[in-house]
Amino acid sequence: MSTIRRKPLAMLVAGVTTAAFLFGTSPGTAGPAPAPVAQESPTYVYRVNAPLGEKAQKLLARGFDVLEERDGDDLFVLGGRATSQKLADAGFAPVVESVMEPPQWDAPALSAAADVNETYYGGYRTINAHQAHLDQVASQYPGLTTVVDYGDSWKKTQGAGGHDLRAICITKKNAGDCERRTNAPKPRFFVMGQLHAREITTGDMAWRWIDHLVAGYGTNSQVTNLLNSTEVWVVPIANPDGVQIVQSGGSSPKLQRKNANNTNGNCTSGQIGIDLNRNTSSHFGGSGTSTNPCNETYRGPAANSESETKALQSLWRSLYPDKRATGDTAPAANDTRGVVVSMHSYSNLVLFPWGWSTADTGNDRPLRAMAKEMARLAGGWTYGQPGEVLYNAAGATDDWVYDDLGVASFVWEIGSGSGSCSGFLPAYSCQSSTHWPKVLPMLMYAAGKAAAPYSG
Ligand code: 0X9
Ligand code: ZN
Repeated sequence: MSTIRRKPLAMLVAGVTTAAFLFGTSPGTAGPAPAPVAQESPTYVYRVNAPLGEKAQKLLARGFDVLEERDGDDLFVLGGRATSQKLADAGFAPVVESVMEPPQWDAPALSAAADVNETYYGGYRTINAHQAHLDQVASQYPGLTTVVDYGDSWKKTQGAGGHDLRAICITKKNAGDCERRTNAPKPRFFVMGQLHAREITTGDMAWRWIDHLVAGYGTNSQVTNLLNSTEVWVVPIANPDGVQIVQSGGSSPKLQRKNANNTNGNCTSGQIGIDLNRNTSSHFGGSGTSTNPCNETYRGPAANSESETKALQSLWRSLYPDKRATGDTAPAANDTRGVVVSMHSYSNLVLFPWGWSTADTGNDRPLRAMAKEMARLAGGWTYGQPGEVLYNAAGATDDWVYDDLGVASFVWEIGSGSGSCSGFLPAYSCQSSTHWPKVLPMLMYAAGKAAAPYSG
């Protein structure tokens, strides 16, 4: 497995900026303005020696904001001045890699009435624009699409604004298609974006994927064949409350990763919320998870505690039959259908279960082969289990999908760690110039594998 090489660091944060206290002002978005996100100023990227294994896991267990990037034996940690001392206290020897100065505040001009054209940070669609987009596509293409409300965000469950959790099913609709039942006529490919809110590339990829499919049906033969044979499910924004916090920064998006549930800690320093990629019941509480509510990898008070987690799980359980016996080694049946992709950013990686450990799943061979092909289609990304190329992390949704249902499950970490289109917040033009040309072939391939991921 190749190690991720990391080049000099003007990178990471091409465009990543933080301010002392950025207060949520998001005209035109549902509900009250989000709570302030405390971000220390300035913010540093620390280089820390943490080889794969014990030291890397210790770094995560202590709740440091570990960037998903590795340079040989080194990992990178985001934090304020005090983080240096905390790292030293934990036995690490941090070296400042780069400093991110606070930006000038520049509030976004958002329209009062949200529509599909409402954007922030140079073109990224707001959560309301994503919602309007689903409605627009559904009304323009009723024979190809069904929009499903699969639950409520945490804020909505509290009656504090918030959002519906929504998916769109896209296929050439025949009787019985796009229904929430496990014996669907067609195999299902499922892809989601922005489970981690600050990974803004991923929502944009979902938007483009939806448009590519509906516009291509009847004109593009690959798309036509795909939609004649397969249901494509897209959740563009899996963590809408988090996205509302991110977009409230306007031209300086906030780096909110987690959901907006602040009932476990209001976090005057650090970030509120639960990491939705640590909250599931698949090895909940294992490696790479934190018990500190203000840490980036806070797993939440209990397995599946979050409304976003529960809603996703009940959606997946309604779409896919359980094809895997319990335990960590049982393979899913060879005739299992379905592929699920959780899009994240960044580091140009294709990951597959297990993420909680580097033990092989019972379907390691086909999962690894598919990951290899996806990585090739992206132009030479690195692929492997998370613990082989990055770090172990338990309780993730990708592990849960495979663990609970046996469905082939992947994480794509979209975008490189250095260069002009790198990091969490690439310039919007990067989406068409750099990311979409890589992601589209992966999407088409992954969707095509939904019929029989484990056979052959
Ligand atoms: O740590 C994560 O949740 C993912 N990386 S990110 O930087 N986007 O946060 C990787 C998750 C990989 N999958 C599992 N560990 N199961
Ligand atoms: Zn992520």
